[in-house]
Amino acid sequence: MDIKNNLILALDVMSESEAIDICRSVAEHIDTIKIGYPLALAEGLEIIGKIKDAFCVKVICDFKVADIDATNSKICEETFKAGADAIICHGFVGRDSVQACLDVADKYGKELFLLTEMSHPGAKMFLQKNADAIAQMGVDMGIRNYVAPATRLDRLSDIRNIVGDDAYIISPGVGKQGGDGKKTLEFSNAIIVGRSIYESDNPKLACEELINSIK
Ligand code: OMP
Repeated sequence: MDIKNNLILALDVMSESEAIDICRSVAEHIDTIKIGYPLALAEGLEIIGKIKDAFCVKVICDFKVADIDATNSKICEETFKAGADAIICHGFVGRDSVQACLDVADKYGKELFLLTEMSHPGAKMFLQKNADAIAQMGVDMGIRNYVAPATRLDRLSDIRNIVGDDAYIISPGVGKQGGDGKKTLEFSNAIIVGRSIYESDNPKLACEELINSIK
């Protein structure tokens, strides 16, 4: 994936009108938007197509898919049918569940991002202990794209070492969760930023300041 300014907007707002307003204000700086459960549940999957059509952006659907293989396939089918360019799945559910997502992504010619370790404090309780193995599973499966935390650069570096320099890593946790964008991009290909942009009084300016800070 080629992501403008190495910056993905996490569009976790709760209405179509807010989503459109934010996208309009940052349109010149952002070409990749992450849509997750908050907006998709509030406005339906059609929001994916509406945002893509209105702003000519790529949409990564953050549904953290984490079910048995048969159910994962159905979730991915609906997401790609709705126009998503990529989907994020969890790795802790194991190889068969992830393979189901990969198969549907391949069928549609779209991308799969494998979530390794999460960015929040609670990730240390269970997920961190298995994150290296999850990343290695991704490599063994031929997965090219990963999500890994901006909040723990040592762990981000470990995951980069496992997946290799050719893999594409996107990292959430910059800004509100305490991560530093520039340092994160020493290991990651792009950062994912939500609240620091969409909760700002001036999302365009927030975006510009962020882009200047990561140059
Ligand atoms: P802000 O903390 O508001 O910048 O948003 C971060 C975005 O990244 C949200 O949409 C989170 O759901 C998402 N995210 C994480 O914060 N941590 C993770 O480990 C994984 C994700 C994700 O998969 O995108």
